Amino acid sequence: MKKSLTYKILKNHLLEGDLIVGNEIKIKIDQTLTQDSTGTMVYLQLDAMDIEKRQTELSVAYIDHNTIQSGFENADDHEFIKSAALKYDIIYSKPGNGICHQLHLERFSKPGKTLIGSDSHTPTSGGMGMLAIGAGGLDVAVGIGKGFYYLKVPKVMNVKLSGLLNPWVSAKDVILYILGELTVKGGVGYVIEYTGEGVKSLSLTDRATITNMGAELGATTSIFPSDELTEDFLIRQGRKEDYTELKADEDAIYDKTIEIDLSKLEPMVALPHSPDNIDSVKNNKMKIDQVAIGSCTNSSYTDLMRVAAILKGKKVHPDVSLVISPGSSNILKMLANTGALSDMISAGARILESACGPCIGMGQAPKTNAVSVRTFNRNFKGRCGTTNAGVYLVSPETAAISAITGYLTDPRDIGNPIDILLPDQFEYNDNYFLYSKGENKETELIMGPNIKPFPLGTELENSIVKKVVLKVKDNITTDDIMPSNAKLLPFRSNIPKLSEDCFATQCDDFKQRTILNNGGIVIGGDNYGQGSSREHAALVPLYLGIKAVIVKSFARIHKANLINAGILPLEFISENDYLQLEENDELELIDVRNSLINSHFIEILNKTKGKIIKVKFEGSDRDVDTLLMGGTINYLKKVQK
Ligand code: MIC
Ligand code: SF4
Repeated sequence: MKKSLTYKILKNHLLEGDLIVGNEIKIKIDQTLTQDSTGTMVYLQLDAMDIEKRQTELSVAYIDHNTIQSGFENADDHEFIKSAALKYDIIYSKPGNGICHQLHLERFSKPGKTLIGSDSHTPTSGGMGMLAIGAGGLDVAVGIGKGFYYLKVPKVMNVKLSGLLNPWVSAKDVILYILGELTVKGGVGYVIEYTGEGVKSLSLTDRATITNMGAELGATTSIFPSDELTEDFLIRQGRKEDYTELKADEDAIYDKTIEIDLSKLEPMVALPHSPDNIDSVKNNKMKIDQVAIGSCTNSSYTDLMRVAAILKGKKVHPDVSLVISPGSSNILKMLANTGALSDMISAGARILESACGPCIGMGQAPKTNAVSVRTFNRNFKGRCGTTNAGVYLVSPETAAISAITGYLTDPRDIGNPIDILLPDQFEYNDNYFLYSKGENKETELIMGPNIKPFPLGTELENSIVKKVVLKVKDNITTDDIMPSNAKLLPFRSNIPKLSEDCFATQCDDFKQRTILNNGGIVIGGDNYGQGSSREHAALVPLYLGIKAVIVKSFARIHKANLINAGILPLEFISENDYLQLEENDELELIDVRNSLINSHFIEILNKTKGKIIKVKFEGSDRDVDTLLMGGTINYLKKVQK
């Protein structure tokens, strides 16, 4: 059978199971990456697994999220991760080196390999023909310690590109356009595979911008073929030997195909508060207050050189604050060497360190009611640190010109296009990386006082009686469940402290509700748990005694995180049942253990309303065993014995 590139890589890595859509398979993992805001949990869990040796070809621990260090907490987390990296022979990337996905693309991604990362934008490496998947921390710990990952065989969607992008229309506009067409749910259950003549006109970092935001489509991952442009990028990175040509078979079979003529696209913008709320820039002329350029989506050398060229000789508008965070120290160095940094500073830009920064609300919260224009990938309400601000997602070109004019501006107004030539050799500086050279089992893990033990699930009870403590609508994000900002990020290793802000965007007393009711059940709509991979959105509810989450449908990573934590993820069969259930209804989940084992359907008695409904659990037998035992750590302990 003619195969997609996705299936070729899956086949090469298959350890167990059949490659049939929907089946659970076990695949070999070649590489892992972690970042610091999810990394402490990963290494605490890895340590709890008591492994002999790291099982991957390469694992990297990046420090890029929590870099403000307003107290000892972040610095302690960094120290802990550094000690774990040394212990388990993992490359450690010091703060200041750059954003994990950009650095991974520059230094470690390899066509044809598998990567899992404890960050939802891990698919960035799909721009280099890797099968790169975002996962919860515990799954990444298992990847490091055991060398495998379980996943449901995805469907494959072919996005066939033709034509050429017009001047001033960029890769960001392509993915924003796709988000407008498919929505934040459109990629769920799919790997998105890019093919067609149009691929050849997109540079490697353009491709990475597109695969990066496949996360916003809810896709398992996104992937481009590996071709002469991939080779060219690797040569300029001094990594020619890492190149392999890879593509789908001619006439490969896909589950769905959409065609896009690149020449028809124009500069796009995602309006508040969802990345799929798309319109063209020209329809949205408005006064702006802040421009933020950077993030793992748009902080490559080419992106920032183009920004510098637009800013050269100009002045940032008096009413605008322009901040720029380069994707990596290598890029920052090249901006300095070429004089581009000087052009940015001369125009009045504020230069931040190479890190996630404002993308995760680590500083640069805009003013009250601000219009903030960002080159990032998420514009969820409140994520920027100001709840009444509106965040508009655009390309670096649109952001740079808007910073000068002071209003959202179509970059086609600039005039002649700007060509950016790549240097023969990209800078690469090893001084921010620490290599541990083999396992050092004797290494003591350094745990500061803010690092608290993570909660463990307990064996599933056969009858669960709990109140509905919260009912939420469709597309609830993990930023809603467990918000992240400069005030909360220092506590990613402290679940009790984080629990005070659980569901803060939905109600201001969630913790109190769980205390009064001795835990509870949460009801949700479609695509529940979209967005970040943070397992804190499962661990904190576990800590607060949430036993089940019943929704219309789940986002992939969050559902896996709930199972890993030992919280029942259940789905409504009838839309009407969602409408009938209300907060404070008392529910009895009947004969849960037997129902899970025998049929995957569970009966629920709504004791308040005197009605019975049926819900389903969709998952593998392994998932059922995991839930029965109270989560993955308990499962691994039992299965290992
Ligand atoms: C994000 O972009 O939301 C993050 C912060 O990178 C998260 C990880 C986290 O919550 O720590 C992600 O995308 O997985
Ligand atoms: Fe960092 Fe933002 Fe990328 Fe998440 S989306 S990894 S916070 S830059």
